[in-house]
Amino acid sequence: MTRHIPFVRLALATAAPATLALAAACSGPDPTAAPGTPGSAAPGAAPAASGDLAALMKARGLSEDDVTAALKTYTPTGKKDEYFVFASGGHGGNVIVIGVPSMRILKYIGVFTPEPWQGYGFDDPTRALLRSGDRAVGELNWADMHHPALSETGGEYDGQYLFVNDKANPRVAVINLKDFTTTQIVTTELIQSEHGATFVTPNTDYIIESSQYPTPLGGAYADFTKFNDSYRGAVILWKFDREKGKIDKAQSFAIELPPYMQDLADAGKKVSDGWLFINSINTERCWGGNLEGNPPLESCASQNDMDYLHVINWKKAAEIAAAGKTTTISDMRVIGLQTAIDEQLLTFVPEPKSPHGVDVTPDGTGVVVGGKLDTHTTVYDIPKILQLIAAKTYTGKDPYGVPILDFKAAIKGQCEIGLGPLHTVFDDKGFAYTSVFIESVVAKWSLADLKVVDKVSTHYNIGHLVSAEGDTVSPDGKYLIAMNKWALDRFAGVGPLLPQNFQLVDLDAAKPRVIYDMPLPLGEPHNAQMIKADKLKPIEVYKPVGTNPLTHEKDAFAVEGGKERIERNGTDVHVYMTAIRSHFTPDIVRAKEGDTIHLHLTSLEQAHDATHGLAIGSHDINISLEPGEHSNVTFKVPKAGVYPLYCTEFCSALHLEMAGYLLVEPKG
Ligand code: RUQ
Ligand code: CUA
Repeated sequence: MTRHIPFVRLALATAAPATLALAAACSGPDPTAAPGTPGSAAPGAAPAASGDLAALMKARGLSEDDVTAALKTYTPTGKKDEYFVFASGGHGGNVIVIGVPSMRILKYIGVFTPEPWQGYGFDDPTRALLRSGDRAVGELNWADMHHPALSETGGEYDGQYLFVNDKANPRVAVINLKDFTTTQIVTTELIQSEHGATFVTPNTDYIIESSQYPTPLGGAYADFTKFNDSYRGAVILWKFDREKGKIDKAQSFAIELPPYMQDLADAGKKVSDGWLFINSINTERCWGGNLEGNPPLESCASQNDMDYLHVINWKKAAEIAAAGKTTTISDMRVIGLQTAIDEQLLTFVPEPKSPHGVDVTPDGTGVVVGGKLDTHTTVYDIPKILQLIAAKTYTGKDPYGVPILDFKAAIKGQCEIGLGPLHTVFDDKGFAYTSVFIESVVAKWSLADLKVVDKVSTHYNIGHLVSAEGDTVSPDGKYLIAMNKWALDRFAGVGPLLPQNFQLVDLDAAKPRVIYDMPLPLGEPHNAQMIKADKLKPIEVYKPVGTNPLTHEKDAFAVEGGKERIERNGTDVHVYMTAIRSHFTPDIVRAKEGDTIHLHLTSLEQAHDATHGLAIGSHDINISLEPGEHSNVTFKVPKAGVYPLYCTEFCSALHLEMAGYLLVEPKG
């Protein structure tokens, strides 16, 4: 039975002439056949009958909704996506760039871990960059990335920079969106873990990073008997120098916090610009010890009905830090807890119950906190909170003397969401969308009357969600991605562990629904950011030739065409090499066993996408050279032998011939 579907007929009406033209071209012109009659099609070519699509739908078991979803996401060759998504690679430590609505992966950006495809972590500058993220204990080769944040100007994504965090080894990295390249990693021994990172203030003056698991500040040791006195949390405000595109550690500062588990963070905007909000869990101050006679951490930390939303005046804190009212712990200026209390930098508002997610509304008047062990989202009224703080209308203090506001007086209200609300994003029509972990749904609710209007099933165990331009002062609506931690029954089995599942939700439809399932076979991606594609202005080639991507300046060792050479200085061999289709110059490098090679390699290419790579066998040398890029790599040649070197990208018809040798002569 054929169902008649208007859009199917429409699609066929436009597709039919092309099908016929193709069929005619393949079979040779047939002057006797009238176009559109069955006789004009070659044997085996699809006849242009309006039943075809219906037959295809029937054969594949597709519903009208399925075909609508396909038409909303299918992106024909040559057409570009409307949005870019930057998703965290979780404990893969990289960033995944995805196009929306096609959900095609466009790039992996190496950040905290080597990314061999781009030579990231294999040449001197990127090796040094990775090592700059090492901490006092030693070398780090992975990260647990959670929350990417796009740079903002006036509360809008400006498409210039992306920041990402590492929860496990508290670090923040800067990615330059000119070329989607990591340029900086910063860390401090002040804290030993984090979670409330990265979030930016509305003009990207600061990048927020707050600790998660309390420890003695600065990396000291203290036993749990001293927990209440010696353990602390902290929030770091990393100063971003937009001109230089770098975090300025010397201008950054932190605020000491009580030893609760500070969780997520968000910066105020518009009326709440200058303030920042951090939710917390474990205000019970438990530390576990299930084999030491203590209750398990998770039950001990879930006793209180209320934890504390931290309300922080970062603008005033920056003034206090500038006035020198700080102590330096390890290498970070820290505003002490008592100073923060005395200067009214820190105020608490109760929040139910072991909450998760803290998201400021686009207009800046509200902040939404998910209940996690509660069934509500709570919408705080920021102007009211600021009035209560100004009037010092407190109801009490926490054990450290931090003033507490009255819960009821500080909220706009609560929305009954469902089991396990976590994170909230927004659209352009006054709706909020909350991920509901236990129920595996996205709840759509109205910010005006705090009522749920719809629920979209997701598959399964949704964590974060992201909406188009959703963290800005003017979200776009249109698309939302549910980031699901489980993918049971969605994809073919690949062993005991399935991929994560990104589900694209169409917000334009009368009823929001899933229109694409994208498996993401990497570490748990946590959060993402979605930006209008036309806000990004990536470069096409490095200019001038010989540019170092980490500085975006001509490298001191850049090699000009015609000036290639090899210079020996004792056992140091400097090789000034260029690459262009289809040769390296020089293509033979002679060295002696035990020498140190300093390879300076410039791509002379100036055509978009004309890339080369350099592999030198057995020496762990893997360089990717984008057009105009310069790279330096230093390595030892400890063993005599003949080592082929070659280009790793199929760059031209003579790519296989783009090769040479490293000859290492025996000693003596
Ligand atoms: S957290 S599933 Cu690391 Cu962002 Cu909420
Ligand atoms: Cu250059 Cu292949």
